[in-house]
Parts: sequence; C-alpha cells; structure tokens
Amino acid sequence: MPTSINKQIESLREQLRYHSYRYYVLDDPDIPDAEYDRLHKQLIALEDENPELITSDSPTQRVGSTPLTSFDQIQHQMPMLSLDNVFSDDDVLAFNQRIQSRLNSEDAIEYVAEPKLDGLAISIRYEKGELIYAATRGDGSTGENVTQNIRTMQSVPLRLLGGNYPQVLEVRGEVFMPKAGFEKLNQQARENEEKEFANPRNAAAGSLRQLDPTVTAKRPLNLYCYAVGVVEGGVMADTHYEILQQLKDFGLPVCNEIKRVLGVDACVAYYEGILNKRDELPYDIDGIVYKVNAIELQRRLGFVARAPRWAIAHKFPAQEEISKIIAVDFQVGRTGAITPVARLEPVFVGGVTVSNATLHNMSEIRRKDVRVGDQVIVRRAGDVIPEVARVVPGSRKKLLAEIQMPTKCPVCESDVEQIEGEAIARCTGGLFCSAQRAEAIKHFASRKAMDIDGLGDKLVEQLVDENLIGSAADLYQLTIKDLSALERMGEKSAINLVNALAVSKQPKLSRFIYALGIREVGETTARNLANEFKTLAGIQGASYEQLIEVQDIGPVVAQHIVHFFQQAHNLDVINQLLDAGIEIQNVKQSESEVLEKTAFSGKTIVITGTLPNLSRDEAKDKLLAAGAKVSGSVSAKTDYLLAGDKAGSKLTRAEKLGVQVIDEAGMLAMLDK
Ligand code: D41
Repeated sequence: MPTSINKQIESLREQLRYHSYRYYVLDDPDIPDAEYDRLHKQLIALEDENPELITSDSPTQRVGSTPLTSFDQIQHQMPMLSLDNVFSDDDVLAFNQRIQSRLNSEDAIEYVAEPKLDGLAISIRYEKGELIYAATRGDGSTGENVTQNIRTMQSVPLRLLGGNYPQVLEVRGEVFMPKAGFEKLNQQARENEEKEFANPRNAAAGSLRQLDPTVTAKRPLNLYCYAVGVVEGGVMADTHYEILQQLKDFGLPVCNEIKRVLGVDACVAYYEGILNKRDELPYDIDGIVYKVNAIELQRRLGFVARAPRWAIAHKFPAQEEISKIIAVDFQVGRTGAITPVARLEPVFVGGVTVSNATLHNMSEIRRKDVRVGDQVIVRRAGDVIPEVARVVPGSRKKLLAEIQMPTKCPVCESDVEQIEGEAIARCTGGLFCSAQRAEAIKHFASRKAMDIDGLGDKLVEQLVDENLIGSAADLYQLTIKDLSALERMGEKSAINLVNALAVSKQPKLSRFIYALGIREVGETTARNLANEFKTLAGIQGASYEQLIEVQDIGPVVAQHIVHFFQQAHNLDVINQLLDAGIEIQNVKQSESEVLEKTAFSGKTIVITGTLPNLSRDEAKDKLLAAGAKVSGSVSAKTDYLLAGDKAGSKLTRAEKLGVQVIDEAGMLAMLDK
C-alpha cells in the first residue's frame, strides 16, 4: 500500500515537472493552467496525508517558511566571468578581427548571438539532478547564497529532467522580471501607497535580495540560462549552441531568440533585428552578446583578466540617462490641453540628443516630486516621446520650489481650467487662443483631414502669427497676393497653394468631420459617424442617445461631439467654410450598404512591412472604406495580416497564431470581388 501511494506521488511529481517544462522551456503548454493546479493540489493532499514521503525536490516544496537574518557567502568553484562591452559596429568588427588573427583564420567564425537580458547573473548547482544551491555572481569569485529565493521561481527546476545530465552541473543564467510582471507589481505598490521600483532590473534585484522567501515567491521572476560552470561526471556538447539545447532538454529555460550566426556581418544584422523589436519583447534587454560557438575555439582563445576573449556584449543605446531640469514650460495643444515640458541640459539617450521631455501633467509631477534644478532620469524608449521618468534619488542638495500650473494660459491668458478627477488642465480660450488656433488649422490641413498640399505646419504658424488667418475658414480667403508677400514664399508656391486649397474644397464627409478636430474623434470615429448619419446636418443634429448607438462611440466621445456642436464659435467656422465654397461629399444612402458586403467588412486587419505600390496609409484607407477594422498588433482576434517586404515579428506572430497572411495583390483582388 505505501509503495502504491509512493508511486502515485512520484507520478504526480513527474507530470508536474513535465508540464512546467512545456510551459517554461518550450513555451508550449499542453494542458490548461487549471489542470496543472488540480494536479498540484492532488499532490499536496497526498503529501499532507503522508508527510514522511515529502522530498525537497517535490514541486510542492518551493517556498520555505523560515526567513533568513542574512545571506551566507558562497565561493564559486569556477569563477563567474564578466563580459566586455562595446557600443559600435566598428568595435564588433574589431572584436572579430582579433579573434580571426588569434586563430589564424580567414574563414567566417560561427557565433551564437543572444539577447543580453537586463537582470542579475546567478549560478545554480545541481548534483545528481537535484538543485543544491544557487548563488549570485557577487564579485565573480564569491556570491550570496540565494537558494531559498531561487527555489520559489516556477521556471527553475528543482530536479533536472531525463537522465543524461552530468553528476555535477552548474548552470549560469540571468534572473529577470518580465515587463508585464513589473507593471503589475508597481500597480500594486501604487494601490498600497508603497514605493515603486524604478525598473524591472531593480525589481528583480530587490526580489532576489528578500530574506523572506514567501515575499520572493510572490514576485514574477524568470530565468534564462546562458552558460555552464562546473561540469563533472558527464559530458556536455562541443558547441555553445548545442550546450544550450542540452540545458533545455534537462528542463532549464533558455531564451528562444538565441541564434547561430555565421560571420561578423550576420552578428550586426542580428543586432539590428533585435533592436527593432526590442519594445515588443516581453522582457528588458540592454544589448546583444556574441559568443564563439565552438568550445575548442573558446579554449584556444582563453581569457584576459576576468573576461573571455571569445565573447563580447554589444550594448544598445541607453534608454535612460541622467540630466538636469533647467526650466519647466507649459505647452498648449490643439485641444487646449496644457502639458508641462521640462527643458533639460542636452543628453544623448535612446540614440538621439534630448533637450525637452514631457512631464505629462501635474499629478505626475507631484507623484514623482520633480522640481526645477533636480537631477532626473530622462527616458526615451523606442518611438515614444522622451519623458522625465523620475528624480535621481538623493540628488537634491537644496530646497527647490514646487512646480505650479499657471492659472492663465501661457499663450492667450485665458483662464486655465482643471476638471475634477481629470489629470489634464486646459486653456478655456478655444479658438480665441492662437496656440489652439494654429494647431486646429494644422490638423484641418493635414493629409488625413482636408489634405491641403503645400500647407505645412511652419506655414500655418506663419499665417497665424501674421494674423492672416484666424480660423480654418480664413484659409479659403487667402489670395496669391497675400501669400507671395510672406517671407520665404515665392509666387509659384503661392499659386500652388491657392490651387491646392481649391482642390480641397470637395472633401468626403468623414474627412471633413475628422478635420474639425472634435476631441477624441479620430479617422475611424469620423468614418463611422459619416456612415451612420450620411450628412453633416445629420451628425450635427444627432442627440447624445443617438450618438452612443454608433459603433466605437462611448459616452465620453458622444459628449465631446454634442459639446462641439453647441459652441457658437464652432458653428461660425463651419458656416464660414460652407460660405467659402466647401462642398461636402455626403455618404449616399446606399453607400454603407455596399460597404457591408466586401470581403473585409467587420474583419480585423493588421498591416506590416513595405507594400510594393501602396503606402501603408493608402492601404489602410482602402481597407477602412471596405468596412475593415485596422489594428496595430496581431492577436488571436486578427483576421488577416497584410504583409509587405521586411514584415518582421508581426509576420512571425501571425504565422504562429495561424492568422491568414495576404499581400497587396491579394488584398486588391479581394477588394475587386
Ligand atoms: O543575457 C545576459 N545578461 C548574459 C550575460 C548572456 N546572455 N550571456 C552571458 N555570458 C557570459 C559568459 C560569456 C561569461 C559566460 C552573460 C554573462 N557572461 C555575464 N553576466 C553578467 C556578467 C557576465
């Protein structure tokens, strides 16, 4: 009887280990989470009844209950090396040159390229397949014993899989916190009014340094292995890449972006590829590591000081740098929103020089307690606007005044209004405020609105500054004479612009609605309004109740639309536009019915890569006109991916999810049907 219980317990443990492996190593679970939980509960119940059968490598034994008072030191039997850093392609070429000349080889070297995770290096020791201890890197020779904490991580096997592992195996890897887990942790911290972590790296470090493992157990930590240390009583493969495959077979997680590349050019190409999808990766990385693949070549190359000659880290441009706030200005946007902007000592961050960064709004300023004169972390990630992320802790050496929202608009001196419960303060000047006027007119003229060729942002500002126009309607009163009198404007350009204005006079209803710049009415909403109500009068006369019935329109947008058409000055501008000869192309009664019948009606489509003939915006216009929804990211809900050249990660994702992929010709053929 006890043997059969023992068998049952062992079988449950094996199943749980296997499913963890499917989940964490293969990223391909074959049972739902609930089923895993059920097996886990079953094991707990059996172990509760038979405590003498509990072993320390059981999946139930991850979280120890005794907090430490301090961490013990552990001496690494084999030191943990460091990595040299380089920042430019030239440095990578030089690295490759050194290797080729040391090896006396003209042939392209095979490398393994790996994302460089931004976490903490650790070493985990397994003996006879059982996790014995885990230690931080420390100074490379001695680290801290963090076994209790590492054991709480679901992705770390307490027992290796299969039987082919060496008797002693030390694996080295990076412990990190995925971006989503980090956001969630900070969200909780905000709700509990606790201190937030500055970035995922700090959060991972803080979590690993917890003396109480029950705290660590609640932290979303993950591990990717990237090397082996001590290996005894068994052999590992003779290339780095195959060693990583072996680690996976033992149940250890390895990053699946890791690739073999032949030659230094392929290294740099890999770097560019990963840099391009850096923001889409679910974890932070700060560069790429290149390693010579053949272990024999690694051995021949050897080490300098504490770093191998056969590996190097090619760092990405930093996304965060320190600068100082010289002043704070308040910018007025098209909708009157007032945004505090920090003027900074210029700093190179995310690949560009930044001297202005947004502070978002007053509540963000208070939350981060930012003041003029502070040393701050400036952050520029991907294509997003540079922002002041936080004050450098402990850097404020003297009393600094709090930043105040001005009570009057810095542009027109109208009152500034801060609505209760809304983060954003607004100028109440409306079209009276020249900032809003200029922005409103730029928007009106823009490509997706009235598409007035040759009327760029600078020219609009010039026209507003010189008081030649006070509203969009005034554009249509401009003469060649007025325009040629402007600085930097030749007669030819003046003629072209007047022509472009004339050409723009027959906008589709949806473009005209979009051009009005009603708050939160984007292209799609404008199109839905046009399809629903068919005429400007129809939209203008629509009640709040009618508006919220329209696809994609919620209470807030409906309120903005109603409010817009209640403002006398807005009606004035519309009437002036109509008087100036604007002829809106209404939606014909039958048109949206036709819309519903296309192959794309109601379908969700993502566009990626470079199309052979159409621009992405042109393709999008065609798809929207055919009743499609165009979205930015591929998910299980995506119906089609329209893919052009250099489609990249969205294509990979679409293929993985089984989303149908079409090209430009395919799309045009479907539209023709
Ligand atoms: O992802 C990383 N952070 C990473 C770090 C990596 N992918 N590979 C690494 N390889 C090494 C050698 C070549 C020395 C085995 C490393 C590190 N070292 C490393 N991490 C911290 C110090 C050194």
